[in-house]
Amino acid sequence: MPCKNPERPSLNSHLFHAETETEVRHLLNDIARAGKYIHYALQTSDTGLAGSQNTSGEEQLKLDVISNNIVEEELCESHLVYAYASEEKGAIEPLRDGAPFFVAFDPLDGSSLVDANLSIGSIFGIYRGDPMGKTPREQVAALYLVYGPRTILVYSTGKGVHAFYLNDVGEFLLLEKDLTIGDTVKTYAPGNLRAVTDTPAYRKVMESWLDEGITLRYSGGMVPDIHHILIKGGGIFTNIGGNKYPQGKLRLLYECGPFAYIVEQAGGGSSNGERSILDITITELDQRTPIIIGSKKEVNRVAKVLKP
Ligand code: AFP
Repeated sequence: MPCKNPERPSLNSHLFHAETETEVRHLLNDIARAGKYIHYALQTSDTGLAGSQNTSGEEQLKLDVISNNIVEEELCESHLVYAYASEEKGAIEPLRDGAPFFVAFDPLDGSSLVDANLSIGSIFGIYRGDPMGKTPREQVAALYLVYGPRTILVYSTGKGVHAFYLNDVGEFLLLEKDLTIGDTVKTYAPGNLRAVTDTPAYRKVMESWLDEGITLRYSGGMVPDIHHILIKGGGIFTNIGGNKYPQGKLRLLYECGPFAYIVEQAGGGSSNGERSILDITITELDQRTPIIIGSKKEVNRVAKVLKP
C-alpha cells in the first residue's frame, strides 16, 4: 500500500518534502536534537550561576554553559560545521576544517528569566562560509526554539516559516506551516524602555501605542516575545538604542539577524531605524543593533517616528 503523508509530519519528513538541500536538512535535524537536550537540561539542571562571564561581561548560568556545550557537541557530530560563534564565547570556535557551514547562535537567550520560570529560547543563524562581511540576508537558514509550557521549534530556509512542537517521545511534529505576519498590530513589546530617558522619540512611540489602546505583551525574553507576534499573526517588538545600550541591547549575528530572516520570510518587516536588519553588514561578532520588528507597516511607521 503506498505510503500516506501523516497529518503531522516530523521535522525531517517536512524538510524532505520541502526539498530542502540534504546537508541543510541534516544540520537542522542536528540542531533540533540539541534543542531536545536543552529542553531536558532546563527540566533537570541547576539554575544557578556558573561563576564565569560571557564576552559582554554578563554572569553566565550553569545552563548557559551546559546549553552551549550541548550545541557544540551536536554541531561536531553533524560533520557539517567548520566553525561557530556563540553569544557565550568570545571568539569563533573552529570545529571541522573544510565543512560547509558556519553557525551563529545564542544557546540560551533570556538567562535572567530562568529563575523566574519564564519562557526562554535558543536562536540560530546558518551561513555557508564565514559570516564576516556578509549580511543576515545571506543566511542559508534560521531557526529558534522557545522553551515554555511546550517546546516549539520554528525555522525558515527561505521557503516560508514553519512551527513544530516537541512531543512526549522526543519528536518534533508539525504544529503549523506557512506562518504569516500581517499589518494588524494587536500587541506591542517595547524593550530597552530605559532609552526613553535620552531618546524622546521613543517616548512618542510608546504614547502612540498607549493612545491606540493596543495590548502590551512583553516578557523580557526576545524569543517568546517575537514568537508571540508570529503565532498571533501581527504585532511589534522594539529594542532601540539609548541609555545603557547606545546601540540597543541585542546582537546582530546571534539574535536580530536570525529573527529578521524568519519574520521577513513570514511577510513581516525589520529595521534598525534606517534599513532592514537583513541588509546590515556583519563586522563584529557581538555587534549590537537597534531592532524594530513585526508587522511591516508598523515597523516602517515606528522607524520614521524614531528618525532623528
Ligand atoms: P537576558 O539574556 O539577560 O535575560 O536578556 C534577554 C535579552 O537579551 C532579550 O531576550 C530581551 O528581549 C532583552 O534582553 C530584554 O531587554 P530589556 O531588559 O531592555 O527589556
